[in-house]
Amino acid sequence: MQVMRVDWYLELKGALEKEAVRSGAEFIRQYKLARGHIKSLGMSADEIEKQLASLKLALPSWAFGAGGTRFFRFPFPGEPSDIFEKIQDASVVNLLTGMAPRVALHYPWDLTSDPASLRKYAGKLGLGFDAINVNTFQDHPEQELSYKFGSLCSSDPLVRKHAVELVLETMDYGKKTGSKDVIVWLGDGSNYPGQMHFRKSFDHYLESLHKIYKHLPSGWTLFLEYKPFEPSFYYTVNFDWGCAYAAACSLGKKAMVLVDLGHHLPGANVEAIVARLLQLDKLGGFHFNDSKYGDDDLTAGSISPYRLFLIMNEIVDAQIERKANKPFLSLMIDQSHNIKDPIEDLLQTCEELAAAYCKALLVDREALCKAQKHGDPVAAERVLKAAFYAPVSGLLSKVRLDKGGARDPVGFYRKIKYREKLTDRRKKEG
Ligand code: AFD
Ligand code: MN
Ligand code: MN
Repeated sequence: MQVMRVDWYLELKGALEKEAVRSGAEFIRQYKLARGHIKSLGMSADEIEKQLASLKLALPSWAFGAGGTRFFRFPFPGEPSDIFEKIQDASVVNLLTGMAPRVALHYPWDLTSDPASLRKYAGKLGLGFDAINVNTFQDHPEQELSYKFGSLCSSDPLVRKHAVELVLETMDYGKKTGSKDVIVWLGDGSNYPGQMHFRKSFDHYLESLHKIYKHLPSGWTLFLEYKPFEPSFYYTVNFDWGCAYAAACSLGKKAMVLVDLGHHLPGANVEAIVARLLQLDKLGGFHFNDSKYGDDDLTAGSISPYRLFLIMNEIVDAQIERKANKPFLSLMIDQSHNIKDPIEDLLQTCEELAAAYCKALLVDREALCKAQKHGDPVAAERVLKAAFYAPVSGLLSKVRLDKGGARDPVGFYRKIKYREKLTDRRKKEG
């Protein structure tokens, strides 16, 4: 059983309260600027603040260690060594931002013999658990059968059975930690033409999914995450939203598609894919990140903030249509860091996602609709850009402060030297 100290957490909360009192004149100026701008767009700043406050993100457990590429990995001092330490780091992100109260686990990477304690510890730090991810893309220690040539889609029925069992085990573990969804992203595919039979492999995928779906705990959703390539470089079984959509439809209502922003080939219109899946009622949620080429791990909004805004715009548009006053989708982050301090990266990510969401709330939908009706692309673009360029940072700070967070999360994190202190402590305890 782990030692579940929370003294550092209370200390951090105290420091945040003191800092909030000192938030200063510059913050007031920024806040007034944001409110004035929102008013000039004919909207209620109070309403936008309220909606923004309801934005909740999930942090991936695997983001808290050093990621790496297949060439190298740079470990860093104070890196968490188990899921309890990852939870500790996640709670810092949530405390400072006030908007990341859930963690997505990865099984069996995050396996602990005492999931009840893990749940209790997370609860004490203000965290719960989001969807659980399953790892059928690598062989685990003492695994009898190999996933080298596929897992759920392997041509060997015994390997498929083995992989299905791992997903069932993952869901059992998720039940203990309080998850409600399971995400199946699988690396199954091939590197060479002829290596894998296209139709048969998809049939195997469906057959395995049906077995999993039959055991889905009540109230749970099964998310199917597609990816065009990697780890396979020629063919991936679930390579795009069309494959994922077909699979989700064949399963039923509790199966949904998960869009990882980085899982598209360059030039893909991701916001249109999002809109189409929303329209078809098959979009379950996101893995947020950004990418430049074919990568999928860069900080959300670091390369294409406008695209992120356009995606959020589709989410908000669907929300309004459904008369939902907050996101009804599962909003998760999936980034793995190679060179940044993961906590700093996730603080930046939360800020980017909140800004994009806030700006999407500011789109004048009536004016946009009018421009579309009258075939006026210039007016339509002006509506979008008026929202995209809105100065919202003061409003974001206010919402964070109201939740006990930091006005400037990265600045505060650096000031309190959390990582340095943590490094000493983890060295001592380790
Ligand atoms: C990898 C995959 C995918 C998945 C994640 C967790 O590309 O994004 O969601 O691992 O399994 O990054
Ligand atoms: Mn992902
Ligand atoms: Mn990915």
